[in-house]
Amino acid sequence: MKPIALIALIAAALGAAPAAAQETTLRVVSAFPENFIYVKRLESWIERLNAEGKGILQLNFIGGPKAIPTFEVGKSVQGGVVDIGMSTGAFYTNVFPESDALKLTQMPVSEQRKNGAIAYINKVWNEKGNMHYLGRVVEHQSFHLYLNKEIAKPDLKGLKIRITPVYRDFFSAMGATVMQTAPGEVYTALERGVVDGYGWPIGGIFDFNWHEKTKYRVDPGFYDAEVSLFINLKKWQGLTARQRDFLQQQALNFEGRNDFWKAYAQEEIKRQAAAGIQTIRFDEATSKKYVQQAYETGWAGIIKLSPQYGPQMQKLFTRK
Ligand code: 173
Repeated sequence: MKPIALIALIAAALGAAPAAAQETTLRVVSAFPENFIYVKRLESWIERLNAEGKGILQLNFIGGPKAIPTFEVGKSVQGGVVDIGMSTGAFYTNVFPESDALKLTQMPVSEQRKNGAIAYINKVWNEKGNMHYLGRVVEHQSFHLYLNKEIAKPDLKGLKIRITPVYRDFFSAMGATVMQTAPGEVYTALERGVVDGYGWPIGGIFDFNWHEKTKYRVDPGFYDAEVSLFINLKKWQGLTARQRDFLQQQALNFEGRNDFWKAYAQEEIKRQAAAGIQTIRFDEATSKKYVQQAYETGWAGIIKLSPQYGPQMQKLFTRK
């Protein structure tokens, strides 16, 4: 046996060389802070993935907004500064405006995988974001308006409300003065009275202690909160087929656990009531109009920014 072959044989016997040659580590960042429920679930997923991915693929969680600011995560993945991001579309409209449309989906992601919506999303994410769309890890969480001043009807004139692009068109249409902040800045804005309220999904306010500074939640909710995993397209294409299959399957497994959010929403509604947060409810006709206006203003905003992709997204995301 030639010396080279012998070394290869010994290396193979030790199990080191071939595996090491195949294994890649990808860097992951989150647009949400580390103590937050979304990120706790991300970290559990990464732990499991790393256990199953030995010799194939490993993920290294870099951190939340302290590592990369909330509104920069999309750009960092687009440019390849990091490999994988967990964020919501509203936080990376600075990469491409269509990202914010995922809030408007009216069917579960399992159905979006069947009706062509996810294939279309992936096409847009490829072309405009330089990203491969891995999967949606938050759904079944409607957005709500939280307030510290009581309102009798959907009229926000004279109120200053904390927003992200998710709520901009809808709250502005109701007359609000809007102010965009990352989640990490909401507590201080409430504490200082800089805002009279904020938009946020049904779940999670306790993780930020916002319940201490929140008097009312307006029902009904509208849209569906979306948080997804996406990977730099070049990085994705550079993986081996085995690594791609493994990562995609792991993302699908994560996505497949989204029923968690249904129970979580119910728990959070109870917890808010127990914390003294009162519910503001409109009459049936007004509530219906409120939700209708949310979708109308939301889609008008998307289509204005993207006449190219907006209409097809609306077709695929809207329940007939
Ligand atoms: O309110 C927000 O910061 C926001 O846009 C959002 C989107 C998805 C999940 C949680 C928050």
